[in-house]
Amino acid sequence: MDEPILYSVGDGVATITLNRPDVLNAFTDPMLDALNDALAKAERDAAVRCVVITGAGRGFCAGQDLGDVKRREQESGHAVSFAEHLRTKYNPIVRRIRTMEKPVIGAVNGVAAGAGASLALACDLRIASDKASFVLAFVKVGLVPDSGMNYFLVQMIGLPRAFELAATGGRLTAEEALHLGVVNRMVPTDELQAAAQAWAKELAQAPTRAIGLTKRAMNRALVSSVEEVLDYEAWLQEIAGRTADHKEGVAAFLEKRPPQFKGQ
Ligand code: T3D
Repeated sequence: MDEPILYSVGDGVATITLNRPDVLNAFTDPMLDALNDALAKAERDAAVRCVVITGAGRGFCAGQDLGDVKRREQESGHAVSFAEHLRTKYNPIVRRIRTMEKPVIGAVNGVAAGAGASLALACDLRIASDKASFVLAFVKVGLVPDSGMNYFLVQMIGLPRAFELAATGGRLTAEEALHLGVVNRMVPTDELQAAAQAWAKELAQAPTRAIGLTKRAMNRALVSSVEEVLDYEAWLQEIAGRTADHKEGVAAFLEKRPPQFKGQ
């Protein structure tokens, strides 16, 4: 049987591919566990300085495999606990992406629906194929947006638009997503993987500690007062200012040469 998650590392970039293309990479439990394991591996590996998440085939991810929910119910003989399923399977993935002190790029190759769209929005950056789309599919199956969607989408596009999409099960095309700032970049489909890798490689040569600390700062800023942000920034700068990459950046500037950052 094919592995539901593929993992490879090269040039400081870990690439995680969701690999159930026949069902647009919809999530089963083993796949969610494997995704969480792959993210943990990338997080722990000091040689990995940027992560790319993408999908095999024409879809990015169609969210929860709806057939799998039914199968689990039949096997266990009782209704599944949605809360427990989210807390044990989906939420750890979103939490890991948000707290990992390395940049995570979503290379959205096709449709991202339900929790698949949440996964894309949880990434730090998104590059989308011009054929990609984001579908708020939850309401179509009588569910509420989950896996952080309410947090990410409201922040990205504001409450009225986010609510309309969620309440109607609407779809954002790649072009609309680009226009609204939901995706950072859009490229033709056949250029997506190369463009994502080039971007990731560039980030993998950057000062990883500073980027990780920036991620921490911005996560915290979203739930803090200006006073708290000012104080936290000062504290984080104390850490960044003592890194080898800071010293290298200053030395390279003064010596008028390109910096060689090591991510330390
Ligand atoms: O359990 C919990 O913890 C709850 C958590 C819930 C989180 C969620 O994600 S809820 C939302 C679940 N996802 C959906 O409701 C999306 C369902 N899929 C669709 O609406 C459409 O497939 C798409 C809009 C994503 C794409 O449409 P289209 O026309 O491009 O493709 P398609 O023909 O519908 O799908 C292609 C195949 O993938 C098809 O299989 P077939 O007919 O070729 O054998 C389809 O059944 C399969 N597929 C797509 N999405 C899912 C799926 N199979 C299982 N689960 C899916 N989510």
